[in-house]
Amino acid sequence: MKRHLARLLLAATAFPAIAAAAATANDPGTAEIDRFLAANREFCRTAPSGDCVDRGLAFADTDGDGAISLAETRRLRAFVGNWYAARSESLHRKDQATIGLSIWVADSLGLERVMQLFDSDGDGLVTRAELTADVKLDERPLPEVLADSEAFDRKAMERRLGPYAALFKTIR
Ligand SMILES: [Ca+2]
Ligand SMILES: [Ca+2]
Repeated sequence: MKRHLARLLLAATAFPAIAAAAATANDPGTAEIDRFLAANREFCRTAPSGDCVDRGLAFADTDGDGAISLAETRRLRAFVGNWYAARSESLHRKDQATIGLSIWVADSLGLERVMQLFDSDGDGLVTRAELTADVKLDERPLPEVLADSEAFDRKAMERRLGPYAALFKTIR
């Protein structure tokens, strides 16, 4: 287990280079994510957590059926990868590390596996309820809810991620 983690850590040190490979600000997704953040960053700092989650889901749910499919996850991964490659240098160091590591973990697991971690009824779609199974959303803004151990079951999330969860603890 320890050796496995050491190998993961070693591989993860390469993640910014992987994510930054061959992408420019003109690639699909960069402008879309810039617009999404501009419209929602302040909103999510103050609005009830569920409303913020709804906006994020609406961004990913291109066919509007209320759930996230594998195709929609692939599109989001491509968008985030291109955006990250174009914008990572202007991000705060911690955001840069968290997003870069998230991309790397998603690619290491494979997007099908990432979907399965959340798709508890196994229908191939991730609903709002499945995505937020470890979080009790309430009237507080999302950052506050996620920082509250009574509302966010961090251990449950770590169980989903398995050994990969330890990598996120290395970010400070
Ligand atoms: Ca959908
Ligand atoms: Ca499902």
